[in-house]
This record gives sequence, structure tokens and C-alpha cells, in this order.
Amino acid sequence: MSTWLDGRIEIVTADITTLHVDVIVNAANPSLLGGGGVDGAIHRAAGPQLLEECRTLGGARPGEVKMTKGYRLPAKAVAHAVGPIWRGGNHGEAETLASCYRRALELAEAAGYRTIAFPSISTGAYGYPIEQAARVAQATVKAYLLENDSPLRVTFCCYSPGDTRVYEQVAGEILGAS
Ligand code: AR6
Repeated sequence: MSTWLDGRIEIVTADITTLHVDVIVNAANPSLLGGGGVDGAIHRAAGPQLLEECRTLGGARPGEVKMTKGYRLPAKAVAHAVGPIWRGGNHGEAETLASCYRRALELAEAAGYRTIAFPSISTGAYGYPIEQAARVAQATVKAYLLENDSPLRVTFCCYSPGDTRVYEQVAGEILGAS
């Protein structure tokens, strides 16, 4: 575990479904009705009521985020973000990915939450290269926290030690100088 930006950002290796934070972010697909990867893990851990609520949401477009309750999760809420599918990098992927992070932070703060954890959105089934995704994630979160003088505390939850190493290396460039 490492902390950055005066302790407002931390990087951990963990299963996001175990984290005791106010909000965990899901890397969902436009149906918002579940899938594999972290999406499947969140639905399993939250229980069937999560899917029931998700059925009422009407899906979401890439870059959009919709919130639900956390049900059986230790987290109070889930922010379902639809990341971009990687198509080489020239199809607005970075903007769409940044929107996922920004919207999740905006919704969490507007709902009065104080702690939020993100998985590495789009870097599994959706194929976004991890280092590039980590740069977008960290730059977007840093800008949000500083520009909005936000009280949120943010966890980047990596699922493997290798991903954590990439996040730490990128943090040295993007978060270290702050
Ligand atoms: N905790 C934290 N991170 C996890 C966990 C977990 N329990 N499980 C996987 N990861 P992915 P995507 C990491 O594929 O690329 C789904 O089917 C994983 O190692 O879950 O945005 C959706 O329904 C990777 O670093 O999401 C969509 O159809 C990261 O989470 C599609 O996959 C994201 O991998 C979305 O693809």
C-alpha cells in the first residue's frame, strides 16, 4: 500500500468487493446487468438485489456512471461505470475513460460519501493497456480533487501485484510531484 497527494490517494492490491469504503466503482458494460471480471465479482458479493436495482437503471453509455446501493457488500454504494473498449487509442478512449472517473467522483461527492475505490476500469476484457489507463485514472482523479477542493479519499484497487507496480510507477510521475 502506498499513499499520495497528502494521503488523499492510496494504491492497494485487493479484491475490491472486500473493501470497507463508502463507494466501490464497477467496471460494467452498457447493459448494467452484470458480466465477468470485477462486474461478476461485485454482483456475486452484493447478492441478487443488486441485479434487481440494476434492471431499473435503463443501461448506460460508455463514459456514464450510475449509482446503486451496495446490498451485501461492505461498501454502502456501487458506482457502475461503463469504460471504453480499446480500439487502438484513437477513438476517444482516453476521454471516455476519464469521464468514468470524473462522473464517479462527482456522484459520490454529491451523495455525501467520503471514500471511494476504483478498479482499473477497461484494462481487463475491454483491453485498455494498463499503463495508459493508469495515467488517465490518476491524472483525472488528481485534477478532480485539486480543482474541486474535494474531501473525497480515493483508493486505486489493483487486482494483481503487477498492476500495482504499474500504478506505483505512474504515481511517481503523476502524483509524486504534487
Ligand atoms: N477486484 C478488483 N479488481 C478486479 C477484480 C476484483 N474482484 N476482478 C477483476 N479485477 P474487467 P473491463 C480487475 O475485465 O476491462 C465485464 O464482463 C481486472 O484484473 O473486470 O472494464 C463487464 O460486464 C482488471 O484490471 O473490466 C464488461 O462486459 C480490471 O478489474 C467488461 O467485463 C478490469 O477488468 C468490462 O471490461
